[in-house]
Amino acid sequence: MNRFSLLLIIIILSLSASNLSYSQTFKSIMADDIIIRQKVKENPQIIEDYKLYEKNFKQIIENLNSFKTDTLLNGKRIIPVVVHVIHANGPENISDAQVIDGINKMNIDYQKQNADTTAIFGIFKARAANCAIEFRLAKIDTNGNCTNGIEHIFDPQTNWAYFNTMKQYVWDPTKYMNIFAVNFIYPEGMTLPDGAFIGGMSPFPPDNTLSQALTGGDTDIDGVLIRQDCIGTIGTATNMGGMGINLLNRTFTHETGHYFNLYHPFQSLYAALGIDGCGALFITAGDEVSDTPPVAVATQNTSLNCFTPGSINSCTGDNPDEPDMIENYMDYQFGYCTNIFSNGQKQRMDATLAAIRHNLWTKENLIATGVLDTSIHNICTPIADFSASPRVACVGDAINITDISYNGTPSSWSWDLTGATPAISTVQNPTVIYNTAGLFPIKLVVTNASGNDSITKTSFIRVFDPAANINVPLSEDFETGINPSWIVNNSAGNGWEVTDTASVSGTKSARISNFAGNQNGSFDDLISEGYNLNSLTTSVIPLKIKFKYAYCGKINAGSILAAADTAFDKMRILVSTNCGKTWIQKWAKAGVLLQTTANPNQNSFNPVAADWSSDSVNIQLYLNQHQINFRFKFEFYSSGGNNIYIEDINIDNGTYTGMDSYSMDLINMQIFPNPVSDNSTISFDLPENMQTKIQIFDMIGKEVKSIENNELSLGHHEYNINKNDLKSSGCYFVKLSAGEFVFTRKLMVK
Ligand SMILES: [Ca+2]
Ligand SMILES: [Ca+2]
Ligand SMILES: [Ca+2]
Ligand SMILES: [Zn+2]
Repeated sequence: MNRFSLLLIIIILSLSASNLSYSQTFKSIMADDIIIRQKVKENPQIIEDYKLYEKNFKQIIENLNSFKTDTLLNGKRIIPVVVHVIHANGPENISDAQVIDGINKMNIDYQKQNADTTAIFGIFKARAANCAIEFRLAKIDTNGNCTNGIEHIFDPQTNWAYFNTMKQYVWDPTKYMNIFAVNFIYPEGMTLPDGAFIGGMSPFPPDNTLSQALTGGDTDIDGVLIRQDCIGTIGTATNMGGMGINLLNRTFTHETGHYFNLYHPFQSLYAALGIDGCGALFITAGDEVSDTPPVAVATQNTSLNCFTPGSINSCTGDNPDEPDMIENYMDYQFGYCTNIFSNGQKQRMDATLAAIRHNLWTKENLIATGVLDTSIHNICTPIADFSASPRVACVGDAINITDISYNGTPSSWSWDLTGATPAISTVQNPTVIYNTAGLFPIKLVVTNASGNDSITKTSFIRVFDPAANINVPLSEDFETGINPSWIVNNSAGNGWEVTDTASVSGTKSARISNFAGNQNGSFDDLISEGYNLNSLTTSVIPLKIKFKYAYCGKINAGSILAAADTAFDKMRILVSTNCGKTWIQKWAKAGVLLQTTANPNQNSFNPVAADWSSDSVNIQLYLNQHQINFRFKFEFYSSGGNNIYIEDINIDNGTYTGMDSYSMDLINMQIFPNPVSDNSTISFDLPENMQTKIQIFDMIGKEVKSIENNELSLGHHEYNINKNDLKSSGCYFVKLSAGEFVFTRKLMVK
């Protein structure tokens, strides 16, 4: 296999992503290997440094007996842990229970208490190691204060987390093993296709040459960076990546293996020479561990099933020639297929713990971090925090405010809810309404026996009067800037702004300067004010939002995915009839489909006249409904591509000949989970009332079930598919016919 083997995994995902329109059936990837290969390609000197590092590291292994082991507790080394849950008030704010479950499951794996050791291939059974490591959540923080070892930090960068996230929130990494639980890992400079995701990304110990290549030698970039749904076996972990699978915490076990200086058994720093993990004459590859047989490339099944242990032998040059240890935690099978650290891997952990990570488990440090104290159930002072849903609403809408304070359970709550009814509250999770339009703050004070804490969030709730809207026609040419009644939401970097570098009418348009200075993974919204469609006296049917836009992809000369190196972004148009409380997608384009030019560009995109496209969104339905409170938004999702421009947004009663956009993206058909284990949901959005038919066909095209055949109303629809409705396991096709549009999705039954 060549050096593109892992790249290919991503490229395939990319194709699937564009075929399936942001669908869900993608494998997780661990990008560490890809990035290391790229770093070596950029700087081959790393290989020489690595050899020297490994030579010295093996000296430590040989002399292990001379290292102190005086802080063993019941034969185990105790590691103080802090878990930073970085969230944006979504499900990624996983519960303490899920975090604790993750720590417990790691302890099971690292102490060989896992029941699935029975599945280890015969000759490997005797090599399974009890690594004698126990992880404990810290009880004292870096300032000497009481902690439960779990921080919950609001920061939207959870959606594009990378090493800078670790650096920002790390606690002294010589005293704590830092875990960063994030929603989405987005390595800088990596073109990650829509739908692909990374399970975890953890540097080796900071003195390791390869870590220095990854982090630039920054010792604050130390710890385990991991998706929140790869932690534990409960909560979000039951549906990892929206795939309907539970990786049994083994991504966490794998990533922590890197933290203790373990490599992948298929590692090859010689990928540029076409040498895989088997190595070659005079060239050693693999994981530097003698009792894990060499592996050519990452073991990943194309289905969700496990390979049979002992069934793969990808390298035959090993002596004796043994099958691959595909059940090793450090290979790439799904977590539920893995179950072993070998004795040789444990030796590397021992050496790491004896040397660079020794301070973690010194008695001094165990006392300083409070982890020897198991007798007292500390109740720490709570750290105040809250969220609200919705945060944008109409006058009179119920708003649910949720206490998400952490670190200690509060015994009382004091809410200051300026402008709301009620205006004060002492319940944990109040529900309020606002009777006037405006922007309102919320303050919370939480108290328990240990103390109190408070937090104020200004301009936190936005309330509109649904009756006070602007008459149409609308003609927005951006010549006087962005209408101050419109809302620009920018989660990071550059946002929507008016520019005079390009225009169709006049001299100005709206743009996101995305070529540089925006953030991969961030969202940018441009939200209109409310419109009274009922004010339209004459209309040519159908009524549309018409607009012009210009966009092209970005050619990245030197990014990590050198083989597939063009980055594209995504834009959607959504509408709301409830002040922005909920949104319905009407238009979406991503990738090359969003592009209005012939080709992507390696420069910052600045459109000429021919680069602009016209398009429209059909909103006749809302005119028929006599909506007096109609809003739309342009939502841009950056994947590190190029600039986007919009211009001349019109809602009028003139004729229009642009294309309609009832695309696949608009219908947004999804099946989840897929493969079906017991039940799956098929969901889709109808842009208007449509005659709709849903059928399931088998491989030979025979209909096995008809689920729906009726006129359905505009909006979101969901149907259940039960496994028992289908005859047997295998491959089926779900066909959705909506009006003149037909969509087919593959459905796997396990
Ligand atoms: Ca072999
Ligand atoms: Ca203009
Ligand atoms: Ca932005
Ligand atoms: Zn890895």
